[in-house]
Amino acid sequence: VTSVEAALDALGVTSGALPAEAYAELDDRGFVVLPEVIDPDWLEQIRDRLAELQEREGRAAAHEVGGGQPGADLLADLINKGEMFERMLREPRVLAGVRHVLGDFRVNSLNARAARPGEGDQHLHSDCGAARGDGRFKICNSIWLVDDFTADNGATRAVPGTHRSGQLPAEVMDDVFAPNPDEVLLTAEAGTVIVFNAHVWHGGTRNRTAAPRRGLTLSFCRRDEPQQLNQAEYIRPAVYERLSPAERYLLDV
Ligand SMILES: O=C(O)CCC(=O)C(=O)O
Ligand SMILES: [Fe+2]
Repeated sequence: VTSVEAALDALGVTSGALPAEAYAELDDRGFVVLPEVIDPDWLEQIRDRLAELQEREGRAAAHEVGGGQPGADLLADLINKGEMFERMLREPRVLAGVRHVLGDFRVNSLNARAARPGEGDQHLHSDCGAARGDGRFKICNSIWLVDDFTADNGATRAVPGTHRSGQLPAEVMDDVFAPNPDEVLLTAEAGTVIVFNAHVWHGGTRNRTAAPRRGLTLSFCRRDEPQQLNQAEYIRPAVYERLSPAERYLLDV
């Protein structure tokens, strides 16, 4: 396997994996909501494993990406921390959406983020600067809902179409923590995946409930961009052995 096209072919990803409207939403709004990607058994495996890892890693959690974040618990390098995470590399709908946004791509990172009760609000941001308007985007994320994202538990907010604005929130907003008149709150049920162009202005909101709001972010970058986590450096031999050539190509290991 020596190209993304060959890798996607081997993984059974055709352009028909998503309906035409989904590609149009990625173009126009910059994100698309895909319900029922994670089935209940898989979701339970993910939840159990995240709890285990959080307990085991404690204060060292997310050291691979330079440590934690105020208001949220992070876990990083999840590709190497359980088969239930490896499986995320094979979801045709997600891969079809990412190919549409980035063309030639590889995995950027796989992290978990749990907004803690009473905390977790982020400023509106792009993960990778303002897009230059040439249609060449740098990062496309997929956020996998481990819990329901509700109106009050810290669901991600996003401002549709801002990946085409050529601007950053801080350039046009007085207060990037304040609500933006055009933002939408991405509420959906656990098991949903939201694929979003990381140039879209977005951010976690405050979790006003008593339980953490957990999500996984499987991020992809254009193949000529640096990865958030160098997958070749971190890949564990047992994981490498289990992965197919196509999956290895997507990770660039
Ligand atoms: O977890 C979320 O809702 C979004 C997190 C995010 O955008 C980030 O950490 O860059
Ligand atoms: Fe972000």
